[in-house]
Amino acid sequence: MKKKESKTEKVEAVDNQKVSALRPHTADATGQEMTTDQGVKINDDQNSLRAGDRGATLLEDFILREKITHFDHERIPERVVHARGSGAHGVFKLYKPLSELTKAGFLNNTEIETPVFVRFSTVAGSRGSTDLARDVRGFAVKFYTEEGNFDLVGNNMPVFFIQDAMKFPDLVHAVKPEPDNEIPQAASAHDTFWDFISLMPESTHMIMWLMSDRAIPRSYRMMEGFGVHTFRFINARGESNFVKFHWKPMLGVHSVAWDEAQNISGKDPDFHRRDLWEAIESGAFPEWELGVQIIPEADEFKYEFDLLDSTKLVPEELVPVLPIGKMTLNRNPDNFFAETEQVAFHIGNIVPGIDFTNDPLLQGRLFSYTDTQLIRLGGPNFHEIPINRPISPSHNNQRDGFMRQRIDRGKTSYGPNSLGDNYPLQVKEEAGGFKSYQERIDARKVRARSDSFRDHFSQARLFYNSQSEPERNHMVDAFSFELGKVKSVAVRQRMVGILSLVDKSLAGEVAAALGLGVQEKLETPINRSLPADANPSDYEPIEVKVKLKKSAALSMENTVKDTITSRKIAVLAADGVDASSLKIVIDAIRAEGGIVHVISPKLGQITSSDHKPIQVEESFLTAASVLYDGIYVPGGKASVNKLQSNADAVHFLNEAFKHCKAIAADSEARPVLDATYFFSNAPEFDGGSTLDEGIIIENDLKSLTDKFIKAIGRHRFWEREKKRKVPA
Ligand code: HDD
Repeated sequence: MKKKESKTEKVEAVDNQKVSALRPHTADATGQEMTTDQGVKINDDQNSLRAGDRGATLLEDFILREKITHFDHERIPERVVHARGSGAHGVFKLYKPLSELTKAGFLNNTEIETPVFVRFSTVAGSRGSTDLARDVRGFAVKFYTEEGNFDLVGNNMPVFFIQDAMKFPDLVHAVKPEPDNEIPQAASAHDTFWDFISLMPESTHMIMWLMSDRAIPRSYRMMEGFGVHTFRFINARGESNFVKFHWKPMLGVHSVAWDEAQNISGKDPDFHRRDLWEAIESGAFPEWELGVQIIPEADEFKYEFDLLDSTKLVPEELVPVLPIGKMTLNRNPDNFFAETEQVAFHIGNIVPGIDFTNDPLLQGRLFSYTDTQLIRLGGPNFHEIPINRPISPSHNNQRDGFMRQRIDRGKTSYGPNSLGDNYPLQVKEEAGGFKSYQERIDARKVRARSDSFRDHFSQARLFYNSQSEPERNHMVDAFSFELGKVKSVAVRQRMVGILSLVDKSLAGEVAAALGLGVQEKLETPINRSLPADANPSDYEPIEVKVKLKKSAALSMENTVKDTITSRKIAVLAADGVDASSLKIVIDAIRAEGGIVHVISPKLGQITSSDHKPIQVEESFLTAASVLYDGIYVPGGKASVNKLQSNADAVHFLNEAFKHCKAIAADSEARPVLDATYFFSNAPEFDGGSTLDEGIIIENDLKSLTDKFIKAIGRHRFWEREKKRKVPA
């Protein structure tokens, strides 16, 4: 049966189908007159109406009343988790049709660009909290497909803290600021979080990720994303395959140092938000490949872990990730509230060709997302908010409710009906009607955890073993920091006990930092998380012997390291800077897509050695080394003289060194480096070679730029940390 055409549903594709669908809902006051919400032109928006110029304000002032009332109601509840976030529009393009795997239209047509809206977030902090908290990052993608919205609501870590949605409120209560004094903001380093974690061995694998540098990304654009759960792909023959979703950033996966993260939180708490915004504004569009791991139904029980357990990943060595398409974020929202704040993701938004599994965490989420939008967005019509509308037509017999926008014509809002020819019609499966996968179920109704969910440590160990030495050191430091902020010694000790089940040396190092010993035998912590009449031995964690000892994909060491696109480079300069020493390096960095800021003791302009004005982007007061990926000091005697005696410039370099960044200097600028702690205390420096490949001092500027660009692409020289500590 042909569906009824409606004129309003056909939209001209301009930027992309979703963006142009948003256009009728956008407004621009440029060149317009001011009116009330009722459209009455306003003559005076400066003064309220009052009885005499010193008299009381009159209740009849409808302009004042309207303005204040609207203001009083401007806020909506923030998301109960993932409150802090940033969004962007973009498109997804498929590489090749996946008809053997899924009948989803957008995964079968390489001609179309599916519009997407993405929101990245932290989890624990409130709306105004810092971007650089040690935290999981949300990675939620709404695909506006021609068959309806598909939401992939994932994180930048492939596993989760808990196995069953039943424990989600407990987890969130534990990690949020403590309820008596609301301390600390956006941080897991406090008693209630670690108390809970130390009693929930199932969280051990996720905790390894959280204590790794993945929890302090350099940029949203440099994070992986994961669907976490196992989903199903369903093809046109009705066959199902299990699928795990992965987002792989084209810029690689990179993080900052913890000391740096804490500094950025003060210098620029909007660091990630600004980075995403500026990258898109400048045309450096962030890109990810979407990858899938496919597991045939027949292999459901082939692995040492259960595919339904969200605390487990499927190692890429066992099932490779197949790249299926690319997502490009190419447009910033017009209005933060209307789009980023009001976008409502739901893991239950799927399209034909994709289906759920029985993962108990996934199943619980299916309830939570609509429920939370009802309170957050104020009623059942949140799907009508422009950012949430599908680009495909939507018709049904749902009606009314707060803030209904659509005017449904006709007498019938029920089915079956004869008065309206039984419209809207149900759709046959072949014509795109959604039919759930007919999984066979024959079971007792029980509150229980499968035995296949009882191995909590082998993948935690796999993760730890897969890290490079600097990454492992960072994890030891992270555990020592977080547990060091815990006041309860019993909680600290219990956590060290859990770590000893993962890796003895990790536990030993953390225990040493906390001034504790490692117990030989763990006093079983889990009896508190048992059902009331359970037999404890039924819940004892089990040790599974796993063949795979390391997985390269789990270490950021093995990521993309050959691009400096959109990396930020600070050039420290003052009056008298050598013009060619400045220009050659800046031009080369820009040619590779890097962003250069000239930083000087003062804002405005400086004068180069050839008496030309050079625009300064930041001063030492407004900038900080933690906001940059690399530092260059050009030559020019007068500039070098000023910088070597400028404490801020020297601190800038010391701190960049401490955070293992690439630093380059024209040989003429060597006195500035001589003034630094790391360089003046570097006996092995032989006058021409380097401390490590990340420190480049040369007078051959061509050779210098080549090496510098390579070094920035490498991101960090972590090996430096062990050799030399810098008081910056
Ligand atoms: Fe969730 C938001 C990701 C488990 C309940 N979740 C939310 C967001 C992301 C995730 C990215 C923010 C979406 C946005 O930007 O608006 N959540 C996950 C992942 C999970 C997970 C990857 C585990 C694999 N979540 C989870 C469970 C529950 C929830 C088990 C409840 C049973 N999540 C919510 C929520 C939120 C939410 C309360 C808060 C705001 C919202 O939904 O829209 O419903």
